[in-house]
Amino acid sequence: MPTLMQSDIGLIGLAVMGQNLALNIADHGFAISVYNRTTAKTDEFVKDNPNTPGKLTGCPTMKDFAASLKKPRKAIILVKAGGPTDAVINELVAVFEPGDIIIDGGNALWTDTIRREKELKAKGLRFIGSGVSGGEEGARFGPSLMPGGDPAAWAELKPVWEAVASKVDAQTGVELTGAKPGKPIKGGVPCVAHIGPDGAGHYVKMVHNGIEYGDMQMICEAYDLMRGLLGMTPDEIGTVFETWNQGDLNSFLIEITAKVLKQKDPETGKPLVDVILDTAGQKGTGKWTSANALDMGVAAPTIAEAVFARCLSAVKEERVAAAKALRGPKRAMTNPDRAKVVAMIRDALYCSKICSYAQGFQLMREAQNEYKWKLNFGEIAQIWRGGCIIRARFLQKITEAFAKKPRLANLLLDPYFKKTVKKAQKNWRKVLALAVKHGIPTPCLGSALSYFDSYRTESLPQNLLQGQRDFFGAHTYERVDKPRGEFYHIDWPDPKRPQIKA
Ligand code: NBP
Repeated sequence: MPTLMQSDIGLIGLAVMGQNLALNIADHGFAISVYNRTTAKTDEFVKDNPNTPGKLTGCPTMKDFAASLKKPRKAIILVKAGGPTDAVINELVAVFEPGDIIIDGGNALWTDTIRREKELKAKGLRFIGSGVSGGEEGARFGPSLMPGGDPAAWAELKPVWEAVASKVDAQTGVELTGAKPGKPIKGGVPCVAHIGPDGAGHYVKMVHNGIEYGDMQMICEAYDLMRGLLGMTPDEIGTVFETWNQGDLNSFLIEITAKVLKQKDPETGKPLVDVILDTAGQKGTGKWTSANALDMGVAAPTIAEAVFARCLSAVKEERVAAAKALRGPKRAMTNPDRAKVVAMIRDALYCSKICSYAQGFQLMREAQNEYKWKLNFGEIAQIWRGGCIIRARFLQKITEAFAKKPRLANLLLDPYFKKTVKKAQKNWRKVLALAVKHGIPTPCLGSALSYFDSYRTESLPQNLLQGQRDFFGAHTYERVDKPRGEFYHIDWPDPKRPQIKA
């Protein structure tokens, strides 16, 4: 298949993400070659898109694909993470030459990305693992992009990635919208930055998704509180979310929540949310984030609770049976002051969101130590301001916090966040007390408050815990009146005997 003009870049995997990203790249005038395992899909895609600003070239084989690309070749892979990604990489290795660049845009586990980078480097190939966030719409008109890998390879990819990424206003950080097929956004700051070496990009994308899990669950709990405590209808709650979207809570997820709550079921005319089954799956990046937090010994309870909330939701039949057997208090308040309680819920949601993001950033801080990365947290918050699922006005505040203090120990210590939580925490506590009193589950909002209280507590009860551990297992303890790192043990059956310094 000889091509007269060679393409600037190639893309493999023409499902939802691949098709949309390929069209986005072509809209910016880049010539792009595409390949899919099932050739009929490639042919159909090229046939359906005859007039893209950059030329689309469909390739029936990997060999044709490689031959169609300018050197050094650049190929983006958008297939399922895991085995399929390895399979495609192996096919590319057979047709690529030293110096060529493979970019994995799937949701890969960062340790796989580290392994792949190493293996490909040994073969002379360069590898970039890039987080791509924003789903179908983002891929088409501007995703948030989190590339990690060899800086020289990044320099080759940069013009394409900066062109296709979502754009935000340089001053306000507000996302520039209104892109249409063939008419991309001009100007603005692209939501992309080189995150770091090897798996750094995919790691940051994973944490983004973990935070996304937390955001979604906390919004659901806020909805459930309005429904349970106040008996509000989905439509009324949708209006509250619309109002919240005008203020500090402004975000893509709050915006779509209002829309979901106002949607009627075309079949029954009921609120659609009332006919959607209340079970959710979890298997990917939220679980990875939580498991990694446990592995590294970093507290990320709000993100983990969001995963567990989905696990509990999934045992629907058990819950239906338990609902009959296990009684609790009445969900509804008697004569509530609706406006007051709604304001409390808003404050609880905002404070919990701050804690959840604080956990995500602490996780990244620990990961950079573990993997010897140098992450720029302000920049990470910046590239999440547009294109991705957690895009939100509040990210600008995180960027500002890290700009002022790049080594900030915890977001909660930044003056803006400190002041916000100080002002809102009374309401946060009040609404959680109401949730407990009325038996409404709030795993994320509640765990966020516990995180806040634990983090700000000088003396936690782990002194007792260390005593227990020393009692049954001679695990030793440190003393408040001796230097850190000195360990002691007493003979518990005969505690009068002198303490032993371990
Ligand atoms: P899928 O993850 O469903 O990938 C399927 C595509 O990969 C199909 O076009 C399939 O071809 C192709 N493929 C090739 Br080429 N070789 C394959 C192989 N050896 N085994 C299996 N499939 C192969 O597509 P997606 O939903 O567009 O997602 C792509 C990546 O982007 C994933 O890693 C996903 O996690 C990530 N992501 C998705 C979203 C989202 O909102 N969907 C958002 C962000 C990131 P075929 O036509 O022959 O089956």
